[in-house]
Amino acid sequence: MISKKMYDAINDQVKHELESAYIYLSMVGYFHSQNLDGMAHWMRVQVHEETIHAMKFFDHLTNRGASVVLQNLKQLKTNWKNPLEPWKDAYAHEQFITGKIHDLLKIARKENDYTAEPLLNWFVNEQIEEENNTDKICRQLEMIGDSKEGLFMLDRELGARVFPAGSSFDPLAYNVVA
Ligand code: OFO
Repeated sequence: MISKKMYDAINDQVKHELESAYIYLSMVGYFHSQNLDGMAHWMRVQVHEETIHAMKFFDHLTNRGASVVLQNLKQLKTNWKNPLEPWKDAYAHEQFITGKIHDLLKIARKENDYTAEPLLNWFVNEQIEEENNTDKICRQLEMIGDSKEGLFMLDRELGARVFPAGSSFDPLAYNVVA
């Protein structure tokens, strides 16, 4: 039986992970509007990952006999002044999410919730990658500066990110684009 404190915190985390997907989907739209289709693609894969994260927490509650109560997602930023800004926002958002995961682990330890700990430990490790990915792209963009050629090259590189097999967000898998 999950404690009320642990339930509330994990239920909130479902919202945070869905907000991550929502924020990154907004960036997909922005990058397409800037003809940075590689960056849009990278973020599209990230939307998929965030949905998986939300479902990991969703299923954890469901499997423990609790039911998720979905909450409203916050209003979004839809425009940025240059391609670096959304990546900075993404990095800051990942740092925020890391803090949330650490808070969850603190609650699990306080509540002696040994069932939640393995899931939370998975997320502690996952957040290292999440922060590193976005931080690295920020640093690469800062290195590139005003070089259009550099931006073009990085965009192409980010466009090579691979969707997990069977992703419902992969436009190629569903013939949404040629
Ligand atoms: Fe779910 O890790 Fe990013 O936000």
